[in-house]
Amino acid sequence: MTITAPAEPQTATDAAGFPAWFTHDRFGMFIHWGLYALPARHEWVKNRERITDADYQKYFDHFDPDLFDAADWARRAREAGMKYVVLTTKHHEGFCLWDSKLTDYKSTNTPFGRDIVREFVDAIRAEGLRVGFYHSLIDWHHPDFTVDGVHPRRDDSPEEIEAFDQGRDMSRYREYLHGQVEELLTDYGQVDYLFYDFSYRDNDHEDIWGGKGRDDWGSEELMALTKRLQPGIIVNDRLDIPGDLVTPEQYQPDKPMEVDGAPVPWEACQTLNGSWGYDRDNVNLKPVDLLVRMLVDGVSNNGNMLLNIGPTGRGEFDGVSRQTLDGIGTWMHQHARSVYGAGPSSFVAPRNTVYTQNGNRLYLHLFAWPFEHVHLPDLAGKVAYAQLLNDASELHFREIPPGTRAQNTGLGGQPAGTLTLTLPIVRPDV
Ligand code: JFZ
Repeated sequence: MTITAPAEPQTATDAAGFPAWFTHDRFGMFIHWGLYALPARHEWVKNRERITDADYQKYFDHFDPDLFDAADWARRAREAGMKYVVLTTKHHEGFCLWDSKLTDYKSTNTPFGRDIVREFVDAIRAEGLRVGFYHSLIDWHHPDFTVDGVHPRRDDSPEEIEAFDQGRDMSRYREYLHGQVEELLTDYGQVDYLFYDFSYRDNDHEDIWGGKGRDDWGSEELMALTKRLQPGIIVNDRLDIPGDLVTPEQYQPDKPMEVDGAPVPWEACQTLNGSWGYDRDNVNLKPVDLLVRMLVDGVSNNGNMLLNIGPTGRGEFDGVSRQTLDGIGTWMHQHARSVYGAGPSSFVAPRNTVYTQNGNRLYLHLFAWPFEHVHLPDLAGKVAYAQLLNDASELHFREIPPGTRAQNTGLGGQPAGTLTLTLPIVRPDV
């Protein structure tokens, strides 16, 4: 609908110097890929099954994703309507997808022998998308990383843990972490977004949970390094110090998020099936309409969605991921206007619907198709024109002007101020 009420200011975030592309673009792809694609049973497999380095080595030795084609990943992301792509440069297992000088535990030393990050950034940029790096703070492979509450060895006896930690030194790990970030932010051109993951100190349960946080990572320095090497970059909030945005995990906030009373950009990261890494036997798939609903619902609350794909051990998106992306892309083809550049509306949407708004365009998203009429409170007198978004076909509407007695209007006893849209009986095939 084109509304005649004054255009709302765009989301208030840009004033704070936050890069506008992020809240404009709204929709990104997360890619979790590493050695864990081979066991194909969740990216935490090494931890969950307490696999030793020696036993995990077979996945390094057999890492040879012959179908990997970064251009295909990038094209699929763009066709799904995603505007930025965030790749795991290293996940908790410690395996590096680039040719780091600081470790041998990297893709270039596997049978595959290629610098995946290099191919990734080239392909993403070639599609006109923004480049994001996920980088794990946790490292279950590094020889200086000590046991804690999320370490695979956490359930060992105190003696075993002490023996394991013997000679390990987190200050050396910290140097490694900063050194690797320096490589990633120096050698791969412009990086738009850095997703560090994650801190888990719980001061209330320190003795049980253990954990690592800002002192272990050197978070203040790491943040300063990140911003110095990539001045325009956006950094998330998992360093145990404030970041540029907040990143709720597999959860959709039901209102705009705030920090200290001020609106803050947020991004919900979401999986297709509950696992981030390729998880062959997990078929608990979110259907396309639910994912679209999550995206739109997020935009209506001033949020982004980062939707995850876990490529297979051969390096491609599996069939269900491809189909899901295709389905989202079909929807985005006709409806992206209600997503890009859009944000919350101050109008209150009726049950089973949300509004997104961009300037004087108000988008009504119907999650259940009503029978012919939808009653919109407080819009009477404020709408200049209404149409379906998928085909621009005109929609008729009737209004009960504010201050009018509702029972005289024949609009089912709606309160004054209601605007009633007449819809096709059957939902358009979108
Ligand atoms: C982390 C990772 O452990 C996981 O494998 C995946 O990469 C995901 C995107 O991030 O998982 C988290 C991190 C933080 C929280 C929950 C899961 N948290 O703060 O609730």
